[in-house]
Amino acid sequence: MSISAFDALIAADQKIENKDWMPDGYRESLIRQIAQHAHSEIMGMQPEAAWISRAPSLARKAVLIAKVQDEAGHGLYLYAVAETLGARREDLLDALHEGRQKYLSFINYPTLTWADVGALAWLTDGAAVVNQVSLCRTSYGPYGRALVRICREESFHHRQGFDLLHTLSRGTPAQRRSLQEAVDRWWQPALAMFGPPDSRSTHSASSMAWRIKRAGNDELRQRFVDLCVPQAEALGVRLPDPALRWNPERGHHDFTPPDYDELMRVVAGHGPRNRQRLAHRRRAHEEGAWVREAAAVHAAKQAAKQAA
Ligand code: FAQ
Repeated sequence: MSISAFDALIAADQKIENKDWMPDGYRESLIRQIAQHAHSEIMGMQPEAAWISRAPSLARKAVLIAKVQDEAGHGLYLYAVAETLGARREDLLDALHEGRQKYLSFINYPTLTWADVGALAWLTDGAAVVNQVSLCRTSYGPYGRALVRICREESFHHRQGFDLLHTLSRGTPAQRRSLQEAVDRWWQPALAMFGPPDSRSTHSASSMAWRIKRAGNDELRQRFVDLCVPQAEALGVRLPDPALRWNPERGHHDFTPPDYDELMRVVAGHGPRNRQRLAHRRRAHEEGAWVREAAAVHAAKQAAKQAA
């Protein structure tokens, strides 16, 4: 395959597969985004895992354990997708641990109360679904196929967050207050998940041309806000934005964009939990070294058996 064959496939909205020829920039951009995505999944286990031992019922605990396990599974699919492009998983993890590759900023905020567990899932999983449903149509086949399954699981995560908050919304005044406070804390980090505005986005133009991304950051953020408004009404919760209102001319809600200076500060390592999150991840990686070694020895034994 050649550059013209690659361009023809992209123009015809066909999938690029791992054995196909692809421009270096396309491969690098995919590895960058997929690594960031995989890192976000495994780092995203932390804010909720902290609440597994404090879940208020057996049912809530079982759901939360399932959700956190799903995030680990999503990370594994995505690292495997990056490997189809020639990346080595250990290099990607080193880059995460050394701060050379990113993960989404919302993970660096704390889950202060049980209501935060619900708000985190309702808002950030809701944002993740909007983003990832669009990415299912990405031009790179293995990434899009992995995302189909991931999206089904993320939808369950989103629904369980909404259900948790719905229970609080029918609870005591203190529970309703904690629901509102948690939504106040998570609204901005969820909006920032879609990245900088298109006008300040470094990669959007090339990623859209290559159909790695199928919608711009602003379009997806708007879609998310429009979906959240009726859900917030159903919960009886106020979204913390005085500028939020329906604009009949645009057919969308007007809203205040997230604070990008804050996004950049948190991405640069200065959020409330960056240090703890990375330290915890490095420790988990070191403590898991024996599992990786055992798996490598087992794989070598199997390969030797097959060769014999
Ligand atoms: N945080 O030029 P753009 C989940 C970076 S988690 C940190 O617009 P692009 C599990 C960006 O990487 C959700 N960094 O970049 C869960 C780039 O940096 P670079 C999983 C951010 O790639 C849920 C630079 O800024 N989903 O589901 C952020 O075209 C709930 C310039 O930005 C994904 O990870 C940010 N918010 O568009 C667990 C989404 N925004 O690489 C627990 C996959 C931007 O130049 C609870 N990724 N940056 O150093 C994407 O869709 C895209 O990469 C975007 C950014 C939309 C994030």
